[in-house]
Amino acid sequence: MGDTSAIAAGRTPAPGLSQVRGACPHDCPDTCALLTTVQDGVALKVQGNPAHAPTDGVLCTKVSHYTERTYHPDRLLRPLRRSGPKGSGQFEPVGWDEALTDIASRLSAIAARAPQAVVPYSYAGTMGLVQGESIAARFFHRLGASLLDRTICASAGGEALMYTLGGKVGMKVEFFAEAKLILIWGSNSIASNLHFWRLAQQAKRNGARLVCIDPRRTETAEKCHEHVQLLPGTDAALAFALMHELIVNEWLDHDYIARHTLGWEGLRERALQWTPERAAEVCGVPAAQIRALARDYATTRPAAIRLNYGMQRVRGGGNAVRAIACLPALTGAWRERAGGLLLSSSGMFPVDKAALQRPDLLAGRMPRTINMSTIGDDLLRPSSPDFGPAIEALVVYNSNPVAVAPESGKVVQGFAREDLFTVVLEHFQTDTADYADYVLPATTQLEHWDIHLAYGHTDIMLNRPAIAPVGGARTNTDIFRALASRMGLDEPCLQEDDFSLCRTAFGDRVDFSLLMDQGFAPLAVPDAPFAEGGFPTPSGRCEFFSERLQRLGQDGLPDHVPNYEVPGSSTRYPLAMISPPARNFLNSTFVNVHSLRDAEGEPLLEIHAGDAAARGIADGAVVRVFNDRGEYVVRAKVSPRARPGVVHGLGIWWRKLGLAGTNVNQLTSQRLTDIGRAPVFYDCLVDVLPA
Ligand SMILES: Nc1nc2c(c(=O)[nH]1)N[C@H]1C(S)=C(S)[C@@H](COP(=O)(O)OP(=O)(O)OC[C@H]3O[C@@H](n4cnc5c(=O)[nH]c(N)nc54)[C@H](O)[C@@H]3O)O[C@H]1N2
Ligand SMILES: Nc1nc2c(c(=O)[nH]1)N[C@H]1C(S)=C(S)[C@@H](COP(=O)(O)OP(=O)(O)OC[C@H]3O[C@@H](n4cnc5c(=O)[nH]c(N)nc54)[C@H](O)[C@@H]3O)O[C@H]1N2
Ligand code: SF4
Ligand SMILES: [Mo]
Repeated sequence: MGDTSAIAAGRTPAPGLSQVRGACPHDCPDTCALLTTVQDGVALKVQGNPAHAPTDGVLCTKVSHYTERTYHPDRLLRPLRRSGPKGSGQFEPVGWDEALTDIASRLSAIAARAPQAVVPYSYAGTMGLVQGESIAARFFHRLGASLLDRTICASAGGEALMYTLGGKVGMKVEFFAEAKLILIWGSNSIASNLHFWRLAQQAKRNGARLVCIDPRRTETAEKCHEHVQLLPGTDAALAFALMHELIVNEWLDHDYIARHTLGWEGLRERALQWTPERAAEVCGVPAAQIRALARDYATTRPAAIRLNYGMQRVRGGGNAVRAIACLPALTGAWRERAGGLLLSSSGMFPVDKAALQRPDLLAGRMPRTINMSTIGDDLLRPSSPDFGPAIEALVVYNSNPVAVAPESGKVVQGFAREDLFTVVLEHFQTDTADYADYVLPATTQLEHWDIHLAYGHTDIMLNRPAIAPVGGARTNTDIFRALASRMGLDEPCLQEDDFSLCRTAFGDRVDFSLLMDQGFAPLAVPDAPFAEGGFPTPSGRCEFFSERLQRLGQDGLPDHVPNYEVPGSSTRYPLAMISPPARNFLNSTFVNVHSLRDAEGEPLLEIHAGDAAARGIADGAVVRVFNDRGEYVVRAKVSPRARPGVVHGLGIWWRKLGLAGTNVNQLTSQRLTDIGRAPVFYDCLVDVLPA
């Protein structure tokens, strides 16, 4: 690839050594700027770039170990073809040419008959706009393959925000450092948003009060002044009780409400039904704590809310985000730059999605959409007039669905279909790769060009390749370019190179020479974007009431939507299980990096001492966690992090590393959220017994 010569543009600090500027590819709000030290074509270490303010020269433990991952002895270095039954993990090496030719002919044959029977499956293994949905999207659009609804993480909260504030927009993250009260709501920042936590610490040193709202006593909750340890899926009830207190105590900014919001009367009426006592019952926290929190929120200036996606993985996740997003408009917190709310900043980036993905290649066809969160059910569906053709081919890249998608029992059954043709582009032999017909070795972030937006700051980031591809690895883009040419798809845009795609992503909306020079380019975003209203909604106001939602047949106002599986509602399954991220993994990535896996130890289920004692479970005992969907065998950890009635199945471990070859998603359901069609990973009742 001719592009790599541009590495020479990276500064050279010492003879023989060079430092290459990059960006962290992972699905993490922080999108750090990386500096990779390279000697003789070998990456020696990856560090944080001190010149990039949000990174501040610091990386998390995981990515500090990135070279260990890139040069891992288990790294896939050549294409593999299945040589045993589906899922047996038996493969034989095969040349690129043979693999690509066979894959091209199999996909061509299916696409000629039923293009929608081909389904792409991808998520944010890399957040790169180039190695994500660029050539891949063009390729599948050109084929007329099924579209994929990428809902597995953020679409409940993201769409809720869109209906309320107008998009994934909010406070500039750096101003959290100036807030005097920060609500960390559904986020374990120390584990999953480290650079935000550094800002919160700065605020704390300047006298700010930190409140954590989370069912789990996380490392973050421990370090806050206060922890509201509510039951999973009860956040909207808490938000309404806070509104109740704002109303009855006259803690409202009437001027802001009148000029910059829509639907106040309806919201007011609804909030007045939520006394702190009523919410206390639903949330499982003391009413006095809710009252005190409302007083703090109303009377401290500036007050900021750092929401994260952990709280929207339940049936009412969308409504909960809507209810919480109403709060700063009620108190006028948006008037100050250190007040307001941030869930995601990604909507502020002017990505030219159409130029990257080229939906025009559909040429008038309107393929069906498969929701990635119900891939288990969908792989098992026969052809029908409603569904269309049964899925015959699946091309997986940047994702590990067999481990991360809900209700793995069904997902595995679907992937195990002998008549399904599955191609997996991967770095490692993951649980998903085990079910492939072909596994194709892909490059890591140190080996390719890419360009990134962020969801926890507002800088565009460029990633340069630091080293040549390891072994026979090829970029995702290169693999799709090769498949396109072998399939006779001759549109020139299917051959655009990676460096050119980096330029296409933002077009002239970014100063590309700045990106080439320093590796990042800040967006021009006002300090206090909604101080004078101006929300990007249809009304230009913060929409408590959303006509768009009402037109979809939904309640136009937010409400508390109880879980499908309400904690404490079932005698058969008396425990609510949440499965939040592990600190040393990123979803199912890094589980195979030994230093990080050693830090996590083994798969664990955290359980409260009382719940453990009632079941005769000793600390360290092997237990069965089960419900009607399946069973997960895991070691129990009797832990003060768990409240009574709630257990925590941490991290997304690889199934094959589990004691009985399953992981936590064996128990989660394929039901979807109220808004955004997203999974409800944390809306899950179970029971636990000694194994
Ligand atoms: N180390 C690490 N970092 C990560 C990830 C990882 O796996 N590991 N994952 C990345 C990804 S994909 C994402 S989407 C982001 C954000 O990922 P999130 O899923 O938001 O992860 P966390 O910030 O850890 O926050 C989840 C927190 O929400 C809590 N929670 C669970 N249910 C509820 C609820 O009903 N209400 C409330 N209030 N809280 C609840 C959990 O106990 C947990 O502490 O993080 C990213 N960063
Ligand atoms: N129970 C439970 N389940 C969950 C969650 C939870 O909290 N609890 N969290 C959910 C969330 S928030 C998310 S975002 C999803 C995450 O689900 P996924 O997006 O599937 O994330 P990962 O598990 O990290 O898997 C990404 C895979 O992509 C591969 N990869 C990385 N870069 C590249 C590349 O450049 N090319 C190719 N070809 N491959 C690459 C990695 O090796 C890795 O195996 O999981 C969801 N599942
Ligand atoms: S995972 Fe997050 S904190 Fe770690 S280096 Fe990447 S962006 Fe930074
Ligand atoms: Mo995510």
